[in-house]
Amino acid sequence: MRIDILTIFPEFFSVLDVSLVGKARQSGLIDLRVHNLRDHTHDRHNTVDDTPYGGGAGMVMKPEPWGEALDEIIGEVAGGAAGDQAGTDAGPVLIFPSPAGELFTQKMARSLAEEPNLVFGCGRYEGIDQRVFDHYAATGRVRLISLGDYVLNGGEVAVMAMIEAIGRLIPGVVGNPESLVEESHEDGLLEYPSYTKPSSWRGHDVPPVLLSGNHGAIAAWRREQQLARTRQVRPDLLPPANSEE
Ligand code: 6GU
Repeated sequence: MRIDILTIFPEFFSVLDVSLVGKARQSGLIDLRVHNLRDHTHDRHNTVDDTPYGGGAGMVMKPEPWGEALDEIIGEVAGGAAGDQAGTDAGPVLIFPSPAGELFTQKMARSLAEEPNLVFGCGRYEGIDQRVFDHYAATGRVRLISLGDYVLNGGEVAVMAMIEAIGRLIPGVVGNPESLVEESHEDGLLEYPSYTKPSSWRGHDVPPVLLSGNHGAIAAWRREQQLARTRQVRPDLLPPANSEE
């Protein structure tokens, strides 16, 4: 998978050299390129923002640097003329992290992990001029995606979270694919609690069923734990039939 990131803070992404995503980059499973939006400005001060039409607090990111940078990346990815391929499924998905976007979910991560090309555009200030989204949505796939109901200063940290969630679902990135199956959100529920040796620690014992060797009983206990946990902290995840009892 090729991932392009557009940002005014490229140095944020140096952490993607480490851990699982770092390994996946070294092995060639992920081709990740970070671009500086300011390289696409043409004034002395490398201006990327301006005051909002209609007034109001804060600054809005100007459309021109985004247009020039995105045309270049899209053209490179499609191996064709700038912007031309964005209208087809062959073009990349353009993802803009935004608290005004649709909620990022495991399901979304699974579907994005199957794309050959993702482009992340990190907005700062009060956001990006709306015409950037409209322009690329007219010929391609554009998604505004939010991590949750809180506000970050910019998209960079959100993009890192999304890349970690998506990257680990690319075949080969996580060593043991079975570890992807039994975790929170994969089956719609929170994961069950895990224990390892010693069987007693500071007076806390591992639940005896896990030492029983009875695989049926263990599976049933884990399922109960998943349901109980989900009911307690995330009842919104349960199907309506399960939410009361
Ligand atoms: Cl994706 N971006 C920003 N700036 N703030 C957020 C967010 C994204 N998700 C939650 N808050």
